[in-house]
Amino acid sequence: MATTIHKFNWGLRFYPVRSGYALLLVVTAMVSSCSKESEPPEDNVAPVINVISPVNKMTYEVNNIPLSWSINEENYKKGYFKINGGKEYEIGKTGSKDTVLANGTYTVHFFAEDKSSNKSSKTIEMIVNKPAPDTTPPKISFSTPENNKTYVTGEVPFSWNISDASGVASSSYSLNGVNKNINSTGSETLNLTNGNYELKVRAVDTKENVKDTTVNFVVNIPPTYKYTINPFVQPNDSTLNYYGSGDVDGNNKVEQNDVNKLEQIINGTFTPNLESNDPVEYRTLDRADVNGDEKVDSTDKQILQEKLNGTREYLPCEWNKLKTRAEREEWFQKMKKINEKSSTFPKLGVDDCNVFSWQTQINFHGTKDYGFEGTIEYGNRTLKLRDNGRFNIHMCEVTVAPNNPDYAAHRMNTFIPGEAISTYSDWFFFEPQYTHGDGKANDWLMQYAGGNRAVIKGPPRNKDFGSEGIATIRILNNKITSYNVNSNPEIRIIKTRSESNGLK
Ligand SMILES: [Ca+2]
Ligand SMILES: [Ca+2]
Ligand SMILES: [Ca+2]
Ligand SMILES: [Ca+2]
Repeated sequence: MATTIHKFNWGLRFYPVRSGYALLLVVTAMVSSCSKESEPPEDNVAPVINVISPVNKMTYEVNNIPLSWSINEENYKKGYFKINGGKEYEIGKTGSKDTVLANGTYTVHFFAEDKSSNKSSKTIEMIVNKPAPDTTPPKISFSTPENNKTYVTGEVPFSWNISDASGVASSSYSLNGVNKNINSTGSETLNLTNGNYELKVRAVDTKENVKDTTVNFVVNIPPTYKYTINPFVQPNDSTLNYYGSGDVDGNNKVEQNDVNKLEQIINGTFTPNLESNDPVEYRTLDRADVNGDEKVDSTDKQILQEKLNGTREYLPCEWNKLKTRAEREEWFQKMKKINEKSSTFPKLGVDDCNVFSWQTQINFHGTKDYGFEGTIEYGNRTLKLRDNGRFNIHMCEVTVAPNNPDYAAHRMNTFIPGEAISTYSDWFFFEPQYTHGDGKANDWLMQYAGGNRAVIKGPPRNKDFGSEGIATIRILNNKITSYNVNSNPEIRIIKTRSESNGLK
């Protein structure tokens, strides 16, 4: 503690007075407050620098870096900080300062000193790396559904992947306007009915950049058909055991040995057993008569050899390869003539048009594809189907119902040598029961009824010869008043020859 010392100054002073001098001892007291400098207390503790910000070793993704500090020191004298060895900024014991720093690596050096010259320092290292602003929308990828594709199933796979450098904030899709939120990646199966679809995927990143990706596709599930009627092609393509096929030896291939066999028939060195119960055996001459003139001779051999040599594109019986209506009609007329002499042609009654019509279907079209081959029950008789499929031409039945109920209905046949089933004149109508009927509407027996309805039926579908109609025709006074193709969605009807060709 400082002690106050009182010093007294004294002296003699003579002061002139009226009667002489008076000596006055004056004692003046001077009080001097002399504060003596005492020894400072000891301070050996250096200032403690606390750097609140920046944080050592931190990478900052912003350029605005606040510096703030607090220094523990009672005898604080001074301090500073400097960045990257630059200018020293004086600082108080506590404080803060905003700094804006470009991207880079920084060293911030703090220094403090107390009055006892204790010094301390602290160094902070940091990285400033503010990323470039994100103006890129998210990336959306999905491989399916494919744009502009037609799916033939209602289960359309959809899988997606959305990514973004700054993160995906939200993602969703809309299918024909119906929205659903989705995760960034995922997959699901879209269960859809037939129709046109627009699938739009939308993604938004955390910077509000928006991306839309849209695909358009079609779902077209084909109907499940009970069966297909294609009247343009041969009904049986699994065997060559039919008239004119050229497979003379019956091995289901047309090759040089068939010409050899044909030669043996012509020479008389081979005689097929036409009474055999084996259809391959008893149809040997059918297959050898490749030009359909009911004779097996050198002309057939020449035609077959040309086919094998490649100088002839197809045989007259190869219906699927015939190019013109004339070719088809020519072959049909030959087969029709043979059919009229068919040994199995049943003549149960002169007016029994059913039997003629059905037998014609059996002989031309065949019933093999429909699950019965050998016999058929009719009129309390068992008819042997010896010529079943003999001619291999797609043959339809025609039922004719008269407008006048006094007349009975009638059955006849038709096939299509032309191009389109909706074109009446492309069909060839004929009545196996009678000699007339050459394909003209007004040449039908039933025309005397004054008007009628005819239904072209497909080939027999079962033992009862029940069958779906292909087309219904109404005829009045020899004129067609309506023509309707069956629209049953369960039955696939091939309507044109070009459509049929497209199936191959
Ligand atoms: Ca100190
Ligand atoms: Ca982005
Ligand atoms: Ca053969
Ligand atoms: Ca012949």
